[in-house]
Amino acid sequence: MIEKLKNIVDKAKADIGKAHTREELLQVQQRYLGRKGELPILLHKLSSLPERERPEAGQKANEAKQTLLRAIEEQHALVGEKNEKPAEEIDVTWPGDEMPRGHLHPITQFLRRVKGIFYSMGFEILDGPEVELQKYNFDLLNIPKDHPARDVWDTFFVRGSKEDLVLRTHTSPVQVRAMEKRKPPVRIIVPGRVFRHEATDASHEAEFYQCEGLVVDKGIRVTDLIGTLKMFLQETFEKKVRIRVRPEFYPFVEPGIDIDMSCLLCGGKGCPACKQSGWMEMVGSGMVHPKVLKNMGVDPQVYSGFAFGLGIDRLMMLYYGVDDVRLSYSGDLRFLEQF
Ligand code: FA5
Repeated sequence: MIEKLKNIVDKAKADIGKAHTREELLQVQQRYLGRKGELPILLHKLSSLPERERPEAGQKANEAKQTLLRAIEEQHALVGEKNEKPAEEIDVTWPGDEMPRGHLHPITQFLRRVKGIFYSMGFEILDGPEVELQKYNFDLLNIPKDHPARDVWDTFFVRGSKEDLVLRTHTSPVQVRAMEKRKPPVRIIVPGRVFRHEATDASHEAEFYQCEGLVVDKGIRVTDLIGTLKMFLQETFEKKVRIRVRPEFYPFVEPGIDIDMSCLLCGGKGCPACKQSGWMEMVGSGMVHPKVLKNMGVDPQVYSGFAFGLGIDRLMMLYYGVDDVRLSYSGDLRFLEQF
């Protein structure tokens, strides 16, 4: 037994000395000390020795194991120093892999364009709350409680709120809010999200963007309104666009005017986005109602004004050639990566 142990140790030491890489060393270790290695197999046979020989053989076996472990450890340090592959050379001047980059949502990109155009026309850019008091969303805009006009805006009411809160149905409440801190002349726009409890289709979403506009000064007329919007549309689309002006009722303006744009998606022939009419309703607008001017603290005898609410999503659709407004909010990367 002791002879056999000596043989194993000699053979193992020779093999350890020949191992030139850590991988080879691991193989040698497995061969001699692994679960089915030569040394454990021999140790297994200890129990078959006569009892008086066992303690010495056991001690020798233990020593043999320690000797081999030490030899492996020493060789490990040696091959580690000599034969480990040198670290790969790095050329720091080599251009790296391009990382996937995010970008702004098409609505955000388009909104920035809109803001830039109005800014260059001398408009101040304001913000307002998305959760709004009914007072601003309706009452001060000449839409009293129980007035049938309230039904036009399918409203999300905030349940349990003491103060009659709603998700604003349009950006118009900011007209009055803005005038609480300003005196005419004013020229403001208010881009922002609005919410309506309505069925969706290619040109209707339940959550969308509007951009409110308000101009109050002496001698403001309907022609100023139409001229401003025409100029804005021309600047936005960088070409003459065909518009159609229709009378429309909004309680906070008199007269009220809707502006449609010739559908650029189908060239006016008719498609699902324009409901086959060749026209898309883009802007609700009008001359600020004298009652609303009074609510703003402005004397309607001295001042007049116009206001408008642009449908940002629909303008964006025509600008980029998107044929369904719902794509914007789908979160679908196949859509978003095109911008
Ligand atoms: C209004 O919301 C009025 N506050 C606009 C206004 C402002 C009138 C100031 C007079 C003075 P209307 O509900 O029509 O109006 O909406 C205005 C624009 O928002 C529409 O012309 C349309 O372009 C867009 N819009 C309306 N509903 C949706 C919808 N569900 N999805 C996407 N865009 C919409």
